[in-house]
Amino acid sequence: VKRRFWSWQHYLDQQNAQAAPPALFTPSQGFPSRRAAFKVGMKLEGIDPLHPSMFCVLTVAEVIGCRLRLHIDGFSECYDFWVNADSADIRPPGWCKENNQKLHPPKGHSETDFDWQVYLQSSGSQAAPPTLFETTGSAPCGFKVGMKLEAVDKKNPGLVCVASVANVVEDRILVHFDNWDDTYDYWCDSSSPYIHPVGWCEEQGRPLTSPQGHPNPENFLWEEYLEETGSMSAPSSAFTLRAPHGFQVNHRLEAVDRRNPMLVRVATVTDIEDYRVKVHYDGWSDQFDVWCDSDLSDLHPVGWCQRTGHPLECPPGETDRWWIHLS
Ligand code: MLY
Repeated sequence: VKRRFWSWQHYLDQQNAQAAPPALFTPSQGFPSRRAAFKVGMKLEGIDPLHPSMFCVLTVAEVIGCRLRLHIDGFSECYDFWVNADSADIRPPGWCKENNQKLHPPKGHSETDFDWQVYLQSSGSQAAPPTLFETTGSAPCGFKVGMKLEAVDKKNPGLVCVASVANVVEDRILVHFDNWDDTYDYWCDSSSPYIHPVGWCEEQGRPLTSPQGHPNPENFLWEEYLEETGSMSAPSSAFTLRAPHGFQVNHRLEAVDRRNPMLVRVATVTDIEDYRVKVHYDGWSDQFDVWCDSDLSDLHPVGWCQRTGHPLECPPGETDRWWIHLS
């Protein structure tokens, strides 16, 4: 029997390739400072990725290294999703109540009098202890709920649209597109390249997409709209555009497989924009390449899987020299 094993160092040497320097990654992409102590069955609160405006009741369904598969209580497993254990999107039971956030109880439970104690008892389950969660420093933020802005619709990235701050939690805001449903919403911080002050499009000579159903979408006027809606624009001082990322084409990294997010794969940056990278999964067809925001929490430095106790999917295929062979 031939025995062989795969190692990043050997692979990088053989391909004369460079790992993306760890300093290019954000803290939530980089090496975590501690092991995840979440256990299967623990309950928590967190943001529903398909409805980012909603905090839901969640159960840890699977733990691999520092990644958790979360189940939305009362809903089909097909809505389960993966997060890093230090994600800002998850909170301990009781967090919503303490922070004046609306918690969406499991399907079938009353919206108004959901009680965690009763629920935990009746389901015979344990609350995830608050110490397991990353504590987020509450940096002051110049945005207030209701303020208006111009924002890129990330699902239709060609569009810059009339938008509102729908929620503020610590240093993040929830961007909502006026008169659209919450499936277009996203959370970002003040340094996001996707948000701009009122008047930005005009200044840039770019079209601004009016709120859905606006009576005169071709002639949208902010002044009128702010007046009609009795709202304020977010002050330009609240916007703190970050510097472009430093990733370069050919940098190697570890990336969650977008189609099968339980897997983390060996990957390569194959194209860059100021705030995005194109990720290629090594050994796979280019047709699976994906553009991602450079700060996506699913991109990690080389060695992340090993450090966090997560399997790494090495490139498929039989290219012998990418493996170390033991006789
Ligand atoms: N073709 C899409 C465009 C939706 C755009 C929504 N944005 C502005 C929030 C549709 O009509 O569904």
